[in-house]
Amino acid sequence: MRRVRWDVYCRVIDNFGDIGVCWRLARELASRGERVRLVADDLSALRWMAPRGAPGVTTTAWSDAADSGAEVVVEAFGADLPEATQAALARRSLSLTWVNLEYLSAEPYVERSHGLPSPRMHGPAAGATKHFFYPGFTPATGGLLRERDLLAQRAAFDRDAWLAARGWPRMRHERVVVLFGYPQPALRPLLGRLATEPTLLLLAGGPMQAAALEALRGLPRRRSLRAVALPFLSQTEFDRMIWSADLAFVRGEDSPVRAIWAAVPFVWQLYPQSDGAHRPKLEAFLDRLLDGAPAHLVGPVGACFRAWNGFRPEALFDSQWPDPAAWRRQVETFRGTLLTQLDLATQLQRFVASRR
Ligand code: TRH
Repeated sequence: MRRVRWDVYCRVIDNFGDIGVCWRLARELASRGERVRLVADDLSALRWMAPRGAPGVTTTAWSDAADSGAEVVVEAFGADLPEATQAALARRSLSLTWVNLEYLSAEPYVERSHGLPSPRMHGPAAGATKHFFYPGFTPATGGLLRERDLLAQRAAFDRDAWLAARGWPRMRHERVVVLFGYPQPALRPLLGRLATEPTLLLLAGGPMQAAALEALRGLPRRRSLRAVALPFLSQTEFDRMIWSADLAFVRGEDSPVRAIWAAVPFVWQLYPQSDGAHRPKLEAFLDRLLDGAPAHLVGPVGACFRAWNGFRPEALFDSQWPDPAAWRRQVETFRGTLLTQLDLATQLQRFVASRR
């Protein structure tokens, strides 16, 4: 059977999640035998994120990308395709599946909107129909990106060997904390709190790394905290960095999902909105993450998430810290519910097959 061709269009807003999610999707679809072309307006991050590329995936700069005639077009995060591309899609709309891959949220609107058609009534794409495709945390959504071999790879992972092989050996009794976030005022107090226990702090690449190194220079009594400034890692190595953690501070769209699949305690810093508009998204996620959690965990984990997202930052430091073992069990339970869902790539493939 001739393999389906997919065009994944990505517009890099800022940070790395747009291209990170699109790369992960393209790589996973190709690993399942699809032919994928990733079209992005800025491919530069792939130099370190995917230095060896992936079989079955080609990448093309946005400016050069005429419509390829691919049977499936995935427009990521409202990328807003070039008008010529939209017109070309409209001309062949009967043989096309056009999907709008949306941002990840646990909010109720996601289940209501997932899968809905969006006919283009005017403009260059008039006559074509896009379909909303929402990732999510329930069976009524498009699910989450999960590589087929992820759990086996995760189970076989030896973190101390991985850390030592990269020159970041973990000392006995040290916990490993990963810090990947957006610079923020709660950083300095958090570091002070982390320094109260023997900690190997892995600072992922990005602006928070420099801010953390600066803050650490001014931190008194940090004898028990060792910080390592990591280079930008390939996405495969980034995933293993999260797997090595006892606690992971993650951000944006892709890394929180990686922390869930890793089943490590994590705190998610949502992409900040100036007017605090990310609060409903935060609370909706906490409702899911902490569903069924023991009462002694709900308060402290919620306080960590809210403080790290700019809501009552002081709570992160004056409230009691979540019990690590209970926190890990809760994330494992949450992961277990999500593993019963079809992963996002499978759901996309089935959606496309249902329309062919
Ligand atoms: O970088 P992010 O903050 O991305 C954000 C979000 O996607 C957000 O929704 C979007 O609106 C904004 O970008 C524009 O965090 P996120 O989503 O975790 O994406 C980071 C990606 O970069 C992820 O795929 C992992 C990858 N990465 C590496 O592969 N190696 C690295 O060393 C680092 C630091 C990141």
